[in-house]
Amino acid sequence: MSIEQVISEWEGQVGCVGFDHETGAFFSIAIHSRALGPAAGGTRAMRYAGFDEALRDATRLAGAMTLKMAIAGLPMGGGKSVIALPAPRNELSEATWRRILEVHAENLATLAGQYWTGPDVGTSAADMDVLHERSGGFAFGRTEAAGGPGSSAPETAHGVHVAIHAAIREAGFDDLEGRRVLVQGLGAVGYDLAARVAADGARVIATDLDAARCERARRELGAEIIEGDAVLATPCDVFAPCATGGVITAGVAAELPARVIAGAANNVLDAPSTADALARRRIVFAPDFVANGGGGIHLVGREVLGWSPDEVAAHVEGIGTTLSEVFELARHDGVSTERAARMLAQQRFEAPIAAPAAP
Ligand code: NAD
Ligand code: PPY
Repeated sequence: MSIEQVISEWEGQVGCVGFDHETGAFFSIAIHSRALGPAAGGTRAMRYAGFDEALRDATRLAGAMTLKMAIAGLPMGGGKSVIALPAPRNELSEATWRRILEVHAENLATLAGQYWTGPDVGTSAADMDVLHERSGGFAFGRTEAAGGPGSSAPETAHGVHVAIHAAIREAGFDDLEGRRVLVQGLGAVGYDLAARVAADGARVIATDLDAARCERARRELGAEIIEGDAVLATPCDVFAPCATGGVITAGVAAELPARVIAGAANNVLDAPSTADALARRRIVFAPDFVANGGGGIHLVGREVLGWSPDEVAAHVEGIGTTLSEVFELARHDGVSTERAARMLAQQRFEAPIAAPAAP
């Protein structure tokens, strides 16, 4: 897809597109909506096949953030930054990475609070310390040492865990004892989630590109490790995608041997209509912008709304209630859970709750 196509199909605003000649990094900041507050969403830094793919990822991820903020009742809009790296992150020198962060911080400063960033794939709380300091404050999720609330991953995993329990009840089983939960991606969120379901008595099946992460899950959680190319053919009760998006295509939806899909990855479906194929097979799908909202609740809750960690945890538990409403609406209206969740998110725009002052 060309950059022209990405932009012409995009209903939001491109906050910034830039290229840094010194490092070879490409920057894009997509602002999807500011109807409910300043746009918010993390900075993803990884390799892309082309700048068009990076920009497309930014626009699609920003759209998901708008839905995520709306359905969680948070006073923020949707945005996302994508940095296409010149080499894999672990091959960049510290000086190159520092320069990339500094350029990105300048981009954030230029947007002057129309968009607030946070961590995502390829960026950490320590990176947020740099972005916050160099941009004039437009980054959520700094380390606790720097005065921030720390990583969003534990609350994201908490929320996905709550989502899995809501979804299995919808699928007709009460608990995870002896159930097979397949976790794709054992990173900050996926590993934490795997530990939570293992504690519930689930049989964890897992995969990651990183062999050391797999080995740790095998050793500490008793996980059965499978090859990456076996994921979509391995029978399981719950499939928890916690790596990258676009995993569920219409073809996958027609064959996937799972009863529930609930994970952390953003934009799990290649298109919203793919949820119809899942619904036809009675696979319970927890829409990702609901299930993975815990990280946003943590960041915005702590840094904009002044919530305590306990208040954040209580709001993350609310993801279960929201999903129950989504499932009920889907059943009542005969639509997919993705469609039902979008309808619920849309209600926020029709009757916006008075939002507190922007951060
Ligand atoms: P992470 O970078 O810590 O972990 C991702 C893991 O997935 C890595 O271990 C990586 O090796 C693995 N991986 C990548 N491609 C893979 C593949 N094809 N097969 C198997 N493993 C693969 O990221 P994270 O913070 O754990 O986030 C995971 C997902 O959840 C991302 O899609 C992210 O956008 C989403 N998410 C994260 C948060 C958060 O708070 N961290 C919030 C909302 C959504
Ligand atoms: C996500 O939830 O996908 C994020 O990008 C995390 C986030 C949430 C809110 C503000 C900044 C980052």
